[in-house]
Amino acid sequence: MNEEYIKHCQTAYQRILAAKNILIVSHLHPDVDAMSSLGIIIEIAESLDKTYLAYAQDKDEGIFDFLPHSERIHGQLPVGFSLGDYDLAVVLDCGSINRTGLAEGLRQRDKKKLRVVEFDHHPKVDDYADLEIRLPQLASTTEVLYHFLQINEVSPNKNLANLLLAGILTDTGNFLYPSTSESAVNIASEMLEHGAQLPKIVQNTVQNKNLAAMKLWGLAMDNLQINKKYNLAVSVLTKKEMVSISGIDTNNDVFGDIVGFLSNLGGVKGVILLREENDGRLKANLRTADPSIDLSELAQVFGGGGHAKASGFLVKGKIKRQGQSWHFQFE
Ligand SMILES: [Mn+2]
Repeated sequence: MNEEYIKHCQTAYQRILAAKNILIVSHLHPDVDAMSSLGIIIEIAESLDKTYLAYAQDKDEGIFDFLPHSERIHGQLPVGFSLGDYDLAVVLDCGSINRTGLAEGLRQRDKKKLRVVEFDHHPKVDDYADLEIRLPQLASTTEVLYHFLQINEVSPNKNLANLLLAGILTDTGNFLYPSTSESAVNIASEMLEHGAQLPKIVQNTVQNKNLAAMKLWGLAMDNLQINKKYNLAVSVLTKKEMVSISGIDTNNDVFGDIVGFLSNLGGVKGVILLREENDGRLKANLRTADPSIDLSELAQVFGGGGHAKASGFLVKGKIKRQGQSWHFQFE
């Protein structure tokens, strides 16, 4: 962390200390890193006796119960909610402002009344925060928050240790993705010393797949092909095939898990998983483990974005099988 970020982290903490009513926000359909980052700021707000509201649009009920404070996070805005009631918004892990579920209100806010502090590890998309602590080289937003806590001399209690470890583990694919760094591993080890419960996290993340998810994995593996021209592995999930599996929970980042696993295939430069959405669009997840490849450039060609090693895009189109191979029609 350079001087500038150290200062930003100190200022961010000062703003939390000074705030009267804090809105803590993460992205719609939150993942473990988002939920853990919310939990960390809730832990701080609670310890400082602050009034706050924590929100992540369409939070899945039931699957995050193992994370401290998950029950305090609202999946829908409470009746009578008004941004005007808050003097500080802490935005976590959102990437773009649209993923907050509060884009319009945040853009049109009275900047003198409502300040926005943003912590993130996604590349910059929008410029709306008053204070931005963005470190795209880090594996997770929880890792960004680890430095924030350390700089402000908040030592991790058991809750913080569990939250930090959970976010780092899931956003590094349990230390398998290229985002894994020496620092991420060291922080994880430090969190174990502070009482983080590794088996509990693993049981509730890696080992919690349901039957529908397993069948979907099977489909994706069955449909896997190699595009020899670009040396890319490609798999597809058509609407027709997915309808045959009941109980698919698409909110649970099941496709991210699948493409993460498919990227274990050796000898290829990367993997693309394309799936048909209900609205006639195709959604693509791109992954590579090759340090020399930036797949976000390919995603950008199709109007998408993301990280160098994990990116995605959404286009209008269809998947067709022609003989033994897949063809894509983009509109
Ligand atoms: Mn994240």
